[in-house]
Amino acid sequence: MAEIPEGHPRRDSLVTRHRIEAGVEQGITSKQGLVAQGRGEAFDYLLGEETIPSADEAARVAAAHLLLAEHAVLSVNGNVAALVPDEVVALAAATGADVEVNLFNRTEERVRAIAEHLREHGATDVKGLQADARIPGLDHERAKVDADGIYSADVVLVPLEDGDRAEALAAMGKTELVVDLNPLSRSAQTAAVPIVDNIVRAVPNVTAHAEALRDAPREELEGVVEAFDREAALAAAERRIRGGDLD
Ligand code: PTJ
Repeated sequence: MAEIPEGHPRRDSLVTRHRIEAGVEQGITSKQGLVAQGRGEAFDYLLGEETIPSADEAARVAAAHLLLAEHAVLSVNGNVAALVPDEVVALAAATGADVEVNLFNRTEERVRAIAEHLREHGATDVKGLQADARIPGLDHERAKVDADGIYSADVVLVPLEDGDRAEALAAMGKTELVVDLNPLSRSAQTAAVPIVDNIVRAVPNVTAHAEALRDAPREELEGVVEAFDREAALAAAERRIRGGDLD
């Protein structure tokens, strides 16, 4: 890749794009992941490529859910593995959550490559290789989960999700935390907590909130969760995108 100058106005976006490209070359990210990233970039551009206040609030609520959970799982796909491997490991450490590989375009080779990649970035126990349980009502590869992972979790973080699984997990009664730059996507619309932000900003932000809330009493965490208005968060993101104020 050509060297991107430090002061380039679109440096962050270009570095992110390069990471996705490298993910495809390493067999971690699917080719469709390139397309998904392009779609995400367009929304991010309209958001001003920053964490808007409603997304920051949602990240704090997601942190509270992860800390309150009996068994939380962070679901990792090919885009997430390429973009934020260190950050996912740090979030798991800060909240005690498990990490599980779950793919839309699933091949055993890719699951193994992603698990290995996460281990290289410090993950100790990566789930998703057993695939000994199924999410009811889903007929594609994303239904394959670990019985002691996503299947039995009460809280699941599902970044860059497709709408079908988001709905199926919600139907299983799980609390779903979604990171998606498109506030109108079915997954964002279905989530208990939609974080409309770029994954590269959202995951470290949830970790920072989890660290700040770590010693908070249970009642305070429950208060954070109860005060959240998901409809208002989605509406704020949509307003920002449609408002188009790119100063
Ligand atoms: O690795 P796999 O096989 O599981 O496949 C992963 C992809 C992402 C290819 C698959 O889940 C897919 O096709 O997803 P969709 O239906 O394209 O949805 C992806 C959503 O993520 C879209 O709403 C995008 O706007 C959003 N998105 C893309 N890049 C980012 C993002 N959201 C946050 N941060 C990003 N960097």
